[in-house]
Amino acid sequence: MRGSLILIEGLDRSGKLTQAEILAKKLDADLVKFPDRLTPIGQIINRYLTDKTFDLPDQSAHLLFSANRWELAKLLEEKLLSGKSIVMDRYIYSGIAYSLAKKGAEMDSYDWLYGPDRGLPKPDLTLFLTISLEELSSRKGYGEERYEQIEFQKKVKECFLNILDLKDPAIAIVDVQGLPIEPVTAKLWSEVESRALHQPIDREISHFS
Ligand code: T5A
Repeated sequence: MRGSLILIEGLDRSGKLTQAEILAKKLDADLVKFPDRLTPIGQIINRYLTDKTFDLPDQSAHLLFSANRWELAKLLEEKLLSGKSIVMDRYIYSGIAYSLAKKGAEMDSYDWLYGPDRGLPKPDLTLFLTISLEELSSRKGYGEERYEQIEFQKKVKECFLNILDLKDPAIAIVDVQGLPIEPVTAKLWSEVESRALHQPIDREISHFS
């Protein structure tokens, strides 16, 4: 028996962290946020996101985000196997969608973007929070970081919806437009419960192949 791996994805300020914290508490799970800005690679990513004078080729930035996930991959698997559940805030879908939205050189090749993440543990459930760009841009602090511009976020949203495989039962699109925090939690919890992911799981960890 092992813990479950649950991912919350969405645009900037869509409420991922708020919900990840609540779900982690309800599940007695660990919370893992990507990018993890405290690791050696995460510190470079943090500078890239917050210092607009620190530029990197788009390809380098993409590979750094993936490398940041690999920094934690072993730890994630060990925790799951020890019976601990994990709630993640962002993961490989953010990696692909944000890079795809930039559309430069190989950056629009899905295979190139997906390649570095092959082999990472695959979430048992991915919850994508969907919300209007107008509601997002009115939230506290919006616009402070590199990617927080409405036109770019519009492209990111389209890219997310293109890459998420809606036929995959482990992926759910959750409409949170206009909803306060508690009703959003109720929607997410029903997706978790309906798949029995609030209980220990009796199957092996899947990996992105
Ligand atoms: N990125 C990331 C890549 O390009 N490639 C990658 O591989 C990865 C992993 C930083 C950037 O990195 C990019 C994407 C990002 O641009 P981040 O640190 O996750 O990633 O940045 P944000 O998504 O901007 O993180 P935030 O913490 O700002 O947004 P959250 O987590 O979505 O939102 P949250 O929960 O902090 O809430 C934002 C505000 O809204 C309020 C909260 O109180 C808060 O003030 N709020 C609500 N208000 C009303 N109704 C609700 N239901 C609300 N829920 C929350």
